[in-house]
Amino acid sequence: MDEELRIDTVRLLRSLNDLGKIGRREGFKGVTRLALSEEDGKARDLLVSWMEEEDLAVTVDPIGNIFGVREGTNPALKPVLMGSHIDTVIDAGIYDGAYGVLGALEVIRRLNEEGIETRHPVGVAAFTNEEGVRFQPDMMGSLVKCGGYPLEKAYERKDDEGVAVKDALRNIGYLGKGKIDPEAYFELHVEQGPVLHKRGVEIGVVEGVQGIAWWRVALRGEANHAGTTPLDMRKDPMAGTAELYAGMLEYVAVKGNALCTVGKLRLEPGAINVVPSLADFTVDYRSYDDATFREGKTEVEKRLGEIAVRRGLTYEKETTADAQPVHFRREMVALVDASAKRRGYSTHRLPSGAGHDAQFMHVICPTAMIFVPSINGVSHSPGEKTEAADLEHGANVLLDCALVKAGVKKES
Ligand code: HGY
Ligand code: MN
Ligand code: MN
Repeated sequence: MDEELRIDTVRLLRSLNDLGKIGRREGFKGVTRLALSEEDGKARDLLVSWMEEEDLAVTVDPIGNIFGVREGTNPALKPVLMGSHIDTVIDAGIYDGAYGVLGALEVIRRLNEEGIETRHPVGVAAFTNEEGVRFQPDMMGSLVKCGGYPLEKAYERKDDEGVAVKDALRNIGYLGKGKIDPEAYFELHVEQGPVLHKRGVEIGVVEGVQGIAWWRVALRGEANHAGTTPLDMRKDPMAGTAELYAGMLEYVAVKGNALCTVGKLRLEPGAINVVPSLADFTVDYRSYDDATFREGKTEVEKRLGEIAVRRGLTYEKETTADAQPVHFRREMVALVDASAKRRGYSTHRLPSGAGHDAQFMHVICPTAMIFVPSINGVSHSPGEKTEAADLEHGANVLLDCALVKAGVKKES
């Protein structure tokens, strides 16, 4: 088979742009396809129609993960999966997640065009609710699939309007019954950070994914008059939230290998001249180092407790995500490295700062990730962009890796 089998970049870009049209909103520059929303349902329907055009066998599992599988010469063998997610954050770019799913579909399209036979079946995967913006935890589809979260518990998770996951799945017609047991999993993704672009490197050989801990906190104090209440008489949850966040930013700055973000905050009653009674907020803490990850989680909870006591506040906290750092199998990382080098692409090894379905698929099968540069490291923003040539390089490496694991190409 021609060593230089390449993906069709124009077609990949067209698919990215077509999918990227779903979820456009008045007043936003980017795309918003929150998990299990009407927009997510439309994107899923488009993806399934593209899978059917390629004669893939489409399976939807009980948490709504979609798999499109191409037959191999030996149906007894487990499928090699390639994929990511097509749900997005609010006002997102068109590459996060979608590039991994459509890069996988492009690999299938090329195998079909060339009539290439693989021993193992090869498939495209689109996992449910990777972003975790509407329903927590994030990476919900792959987390349930790997047995890390009970299906019934996931079904009961509710969004801010009280809609449950199971009802939302049913509303868009993706409450499935299927099951796919993978041989291996590859996830192609834009880096979403600045490392590759800054170094001018073409392919990121991902060694692992950092740990992610999320909390939802309701910090309660007492509403009072902003103009008459002296500071020492206040029970101000916003002041408590600010102290926790500022303190944790200092903590992670000193640590140097961790990050902390308060990305969502709602105050009650929410009036300019009222000391708030409630601060309802989220905390996102991450580190690739196991000890730093463990210690930092303890630090967040310790500080929250101390601040509440000192400021006369009460609180409820819920851990809504707790994904440990993962380190991919050496031989899978080496496969990505060798495939990229064989193509003559420059490479750099790095961990992923963003969470991915790969960190849970790693639990159930040999898993690897391939990164391509994000211009200026921008992501989770309409400004997210990757050069066409880089999109092509990443998908070519995905093609090679999948064919090695599916039994066509020889390992180099
Ligand atoms: O939060 C993350 O890192 C991922 O985009 N869900
Ligand atoms: Mn993603
Ligand atoms: Mn994302």
